[in-house]
Amino acid sequence: MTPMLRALLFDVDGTLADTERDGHRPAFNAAFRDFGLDWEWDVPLYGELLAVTGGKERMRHYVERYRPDWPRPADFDDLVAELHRAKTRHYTRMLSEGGIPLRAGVRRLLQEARQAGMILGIATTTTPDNVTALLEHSLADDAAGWFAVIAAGDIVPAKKPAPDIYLWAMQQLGVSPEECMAFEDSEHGLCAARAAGLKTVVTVNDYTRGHDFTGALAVLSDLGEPDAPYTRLDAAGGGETAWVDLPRLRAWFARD
Ligand code: XBP
Ligand code: MG
Repeated sequence: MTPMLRALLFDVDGTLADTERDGHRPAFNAAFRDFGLDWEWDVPLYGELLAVTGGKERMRHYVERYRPDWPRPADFDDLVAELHRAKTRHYTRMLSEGGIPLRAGVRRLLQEARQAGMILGIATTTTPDNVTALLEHSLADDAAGWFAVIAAGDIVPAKKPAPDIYLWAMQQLGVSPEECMAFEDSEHGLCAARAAGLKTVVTVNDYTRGHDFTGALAVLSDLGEPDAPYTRLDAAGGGETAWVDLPRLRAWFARD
């Protein structure tokens, strides 16, 4: 018998909101300018850099891969940490000044799940301050309290595609993977969730629609709204259009 669906675990960047291109990317660039660096991450380059999750890890990768001749200071690790703190300040300020809208269907599904008494959790590689800023400014003042766990950032050393952040979140919640469903937007995120034993719904975005989503429960354009339905992109879905609500999630959960 299929266990009951008790918990929904959400990735943040790219899943709750399209934060990467117009949020994290300009925040990194602003931090680089603060430190007098001539690094500029344009939209296509940032797409390549997203192959590495985590902002500090991404900056190190950039220097190694794209700026091998840049003279690294002896205290390079400290510089990366300082740059990252500056980037977080820029990013959270940007959110407070106007926010980045939630993706279609996110608010509706979260509200429905809350009303149904479902456990909600966050599992993300981004910094905790970034998560609370997004929830507060784009969802609701008290939205951080909607989630029974916010698993974020360096709380586990191995970031996605490692499963660790999902395993940590489930341990905190006292739930097993058989009772949970994950929501992701990227191949790394799907790998992390699947490796943690989770059935996973993927909503793609411009940076991720070409990724390999083998093993996803469903691959969708977005979660959809009754007046703006999603398009299902995986072969099993046959181009179906609808919106994601709890009955639909329970049906997918029981079938696979
Ligand atoms: C998100 C990330 C993050 C953000 C930046 O991946 O990779 O690194 O781009 O956040 P996912 P920080 O959605 O798979 O969790 O700079 O705070 O690390
Ligand atoms: Mg993501």
